[in-house]
Amino acid sequence: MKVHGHPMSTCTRKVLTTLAEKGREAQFVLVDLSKGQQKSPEYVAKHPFGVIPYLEDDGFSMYESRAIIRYLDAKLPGPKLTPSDAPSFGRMEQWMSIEQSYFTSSAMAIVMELMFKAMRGGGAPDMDKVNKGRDGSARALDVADRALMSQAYLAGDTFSLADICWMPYLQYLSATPHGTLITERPHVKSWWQRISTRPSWKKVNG
Ligand SMILES: N[C@@H](CCC(=O)N[C@@H](CS)C(=O)NCC(=O)O)C(=O)O
Repeated sequence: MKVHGHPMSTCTRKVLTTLAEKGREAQFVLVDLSKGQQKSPEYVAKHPFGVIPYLEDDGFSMYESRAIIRYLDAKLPGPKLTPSDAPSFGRMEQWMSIEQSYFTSSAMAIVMELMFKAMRGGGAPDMDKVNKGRDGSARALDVADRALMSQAYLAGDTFSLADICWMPYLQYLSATPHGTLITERPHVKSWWQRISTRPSWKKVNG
C-alpha cells in the first residue's frame, strides 16, 4: 500500500491517522507541494484534480481523503472506526459532513492568514478573512460543544472516522491565537484533549 501525500497536509494526516489506528504501515511517497509536484503531468495522470493525498493498494487506486479513510476502515483488519448501529453510523456521517461543509473552510481561513501566509512571506493577514473564519468556526464548535456535552466522541461512545476528520484542522487552529475557540468550549476542550493524546495522532502529528 502506498500513500502519496505530504506530512503537513491535513488531508494526508486523516489517511495516516486512520492507518495508525488500524495498526497498518503504508509506504509514504512524498509529493513536494513547495515544488508544485501535485500539478505535474505524471501526478495529474493519477489524481486529475492535482491535490493530495492519493492511495495505491495492490492494483487499486483512489483519491479524496474522506473516501480513502472509509475504504481503509472497510478493508483493513483492526479496530472498527465506523459504528455498526444505524443511529451512530448516521451521527458519524453527519459530523463528517459538518466538518467538510461548515468547519474546515472557516478554521483554515484563520490558519491560512495567520500561519501559512507569514511562513510564505505573503504579507499582512487579511483580518476580514480571519474574522469571518472565526465566526464560522465558532458556530460549528458551538454545535459540537452541545453534542459533546452528553457523549465522549462525535458519533457517540466510540472514536470514529468523524473524530479523525476534525483532528488535523483542530490541530492547526490550536496553534494560532484563535486556539481559544477550542479551549473556551469545555466539552470541545476535553474531547480535543482526549483525541489528540491518542497514540495514532501523536505518531502522525509528531
Ligand atoms: N477534497 C480533497 C482535498 C485535497 C486537498 O485540497 N489537498 C491539499 C493539501 S491538504 C492540496 O493538495 N493542496 C495543494 C494544492 O491545492 O495544489 C481531499 O479530501 O482529498
